[in-house]
Amino acid sequence: MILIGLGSNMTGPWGSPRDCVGKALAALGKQPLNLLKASTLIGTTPFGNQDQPSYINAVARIETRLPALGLLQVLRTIEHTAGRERRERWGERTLDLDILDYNGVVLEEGVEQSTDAELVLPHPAIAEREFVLTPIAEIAPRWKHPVTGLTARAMLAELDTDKGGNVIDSGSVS
Ligand code: PH2
Ligand code: MG
Ligand code: MG
Repeated sequence: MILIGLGSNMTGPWGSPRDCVGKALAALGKQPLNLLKASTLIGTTPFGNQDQPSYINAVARIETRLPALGLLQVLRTIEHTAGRERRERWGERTLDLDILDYNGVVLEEGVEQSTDAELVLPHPAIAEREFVLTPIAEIAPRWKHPVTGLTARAMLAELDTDKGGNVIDSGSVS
């Protein structure tokens, strides 16, 4: 299963964070990607640096024939189109697209990128982030973390909520 995390907390060329995540979901449905399922859009408190606006988050399940690094490049291009500029780590952004799980592949060392980042799989912070676990539990209740074997619901039960990233608006009223 391929799961992508979406997040936005800045208005940009694609509009408000909510509009931006909506357009990003549409982009995840275009060749060479195929969107299988999208979660509800939720409002969340910032995780990490608390001195930034709250986020809109969602998770999508997609399929693609691209390998993980090819998928990462496509996601970077979508982020760039949505006005993403790479500044501080964990800071404000118009759009963040993260590969949470790529078919259970485990890449702990990370693969060096020509750009700034490296790819670590599964995404190393899934277990700490309510804004990722809640949407996964919604769209993929049987998904299991590739390393720990835990479902998102089991990980939510263990979650330490002090670091932020908590759900403040479950999206039922939008
Ligand atoms: N992304 C971050 C840092 N903090 N907090 C929330 N609530 N949602 C995010 O998507 C998020 C964050 C860096 O990727
Ligand atoms: Mg991120
Ligand atoms: Mg990212």
